[in-house]
Amino acid sequence: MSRLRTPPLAAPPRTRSFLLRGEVHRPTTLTVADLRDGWEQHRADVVFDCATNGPQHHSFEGPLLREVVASAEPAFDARRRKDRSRFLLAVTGGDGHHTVLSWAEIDADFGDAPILLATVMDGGALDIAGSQLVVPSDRCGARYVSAITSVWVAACPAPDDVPAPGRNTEGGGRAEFR
Ligand SMILES: Nc1nc2c(c(=O)[nH]1)N[C@H]1C(S)=C(S)[C@@H](COP(=O)(O)O)O[C@H]1N2
Ligand SMILES: [Mo]
Repeated sequence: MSRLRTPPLAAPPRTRSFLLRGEVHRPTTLTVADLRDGWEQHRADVVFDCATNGPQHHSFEGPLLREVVASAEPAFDARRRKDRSRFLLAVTGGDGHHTVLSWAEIDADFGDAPILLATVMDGGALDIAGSQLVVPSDRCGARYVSAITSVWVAACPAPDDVPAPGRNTEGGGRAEFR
């Protein structure tokens, strides 16, 4: 009996999704298709510098990070600017590279930065590669996190609530935080 077999049909390529989680009332998992179908798409033609590769030119399309994160209902009082201004976001890529943003950077009442979760890069859909963070106002490329696996949102604790280990606090050892 021949051992030759018809080669199996190639498995369909897997699409990448990411978790939107943290101090949110509606944590969720989102694919690039979800990002494309669920929100208005914005376009950004950007140039960023990389210390190793020099300037990179790309065009991206995708929803505003602010609108996608808002849909998960961060655990702040949306009517109170001071409450919103305490929140941070951490965006992680498939290789573990992660970067931090503040909610105020993207909040329309503060920095109003048009930061995107890309669904398309240079005309090619990112369904298989995964979404990429687009930070048009950055001069450096390090926050253009690719193959996003997680967007985490939470309040930054007040420095006075964080213990300073190994410090002699006599005489106001927390002064460094002020
Ligand atoms: N997941 C992930 N995204 C990443 C990086 C990385 O190491 N991992 N490097 C960043 C840096 S430093 C740059 S300059 C840009 C562009 O990198 P590329 O030119 O290799 O695409 O991707 C950014 N996004
Ligand atoms: Mo870079």
